[in-house]
Amino acid sequence: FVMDAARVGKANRGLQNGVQEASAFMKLDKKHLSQASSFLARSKSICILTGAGISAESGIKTFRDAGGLWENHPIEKVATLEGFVEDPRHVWEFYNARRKAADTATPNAAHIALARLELGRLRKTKKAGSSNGNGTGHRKAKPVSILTQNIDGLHQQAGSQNVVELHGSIWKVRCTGCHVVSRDFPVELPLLPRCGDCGSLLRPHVVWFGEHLEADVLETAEFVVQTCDLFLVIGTSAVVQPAASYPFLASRRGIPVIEINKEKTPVSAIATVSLMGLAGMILPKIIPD
Ligand code: BV8
Ligand code: ZN
Repeated sequence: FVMDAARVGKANRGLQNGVQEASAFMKLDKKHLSQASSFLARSKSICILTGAGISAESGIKTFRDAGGLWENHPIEKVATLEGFVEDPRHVWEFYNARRKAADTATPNAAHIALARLELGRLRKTKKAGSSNGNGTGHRKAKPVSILTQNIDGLHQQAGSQNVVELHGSIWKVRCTGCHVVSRDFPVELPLLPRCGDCGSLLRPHVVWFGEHLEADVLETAEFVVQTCDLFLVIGTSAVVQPAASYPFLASRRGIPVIEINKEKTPVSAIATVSLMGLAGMILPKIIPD
């Protein structure tokens, strides 16, 4: 009876401050955390697919969570070519606001842990190979490859070197006339920015719905998916194609898939290990200093 009373008291205190509840959850999850750690330790070539959830703890809005970007901005208006042609000023307002948010954001513990993972591997590998800044232009398996759907540049800011930006970059613009890609503009662009060479309207260098991913980016991503021996999926709702298909393709090859997300996603059904929680809390636990 004494034991029971103690347990009830403890449970009540736990409910009151929430802290014990969280630690009880981590204890329950310890088995999964150590499974994930040992998969990481054994892997020689890791493919990491990230989505907006990994930047959430840096204060960047996600798309499909409550209060997310798509809630007040219909996709067809701000993330399709048709929307841009109809009202480029509105689309630039949307991207300028996101440029401002990304400019003041800093990498969080999750980005930093992934950068540390890569650095640790590169130190061990004598020949690290070179990168042209978008993870493309090479077809040699790397110890760590990040395929990100994010356009915020936070992985690179954290120090990750082998990053493939599947959906482009918020820091780049492309001319709708001569197609030249450029960067290094002020954070807030004029609402109808023009190309210095040909005078045509500039657009964000991002991939909108109905547009193809860049051929070189797609090829590199597919190569990584086909050659990795471990797949990590972090902070993505896994609904946007082709990115969403990658963990399934890896799984079909018999590759272990580790998912980190605060909620279940379509990937959870095929995940070898499913770690439910915040990326910034979980990644430092499985990628030690
Ligand atoms: C293409 C622009 C060929 C950049 C974006 C096959 C089947 C069905 C449909 C299609 C198909 N193939 C193509 C399509 C059409 C379409 C598509 O996929 N539609 C789906 C939605 C039905 N795909 C395309 O059009 C793609 N192009 O395939 O080309 C083609 C061309 C023409 C015709 C046929 C084929 C191009 C897609 C590019 C879309 N561009 N945006 C920008 O402005 O950012 S999409 C947008 O979604 C963003 O780019 C974003 O990166 C992407 C994915 O979203 P997530 O990152 O996953 O974010 P989300 O909010 O959804 O989820 C956040 C997650 O994080 C949640 O799960 C949450 O629980 C979790 N989370 C939150 N906080 C945390 C956390 N987890 C852990 N810790 C936390 N702290
Ligand atoms: Zn031009």
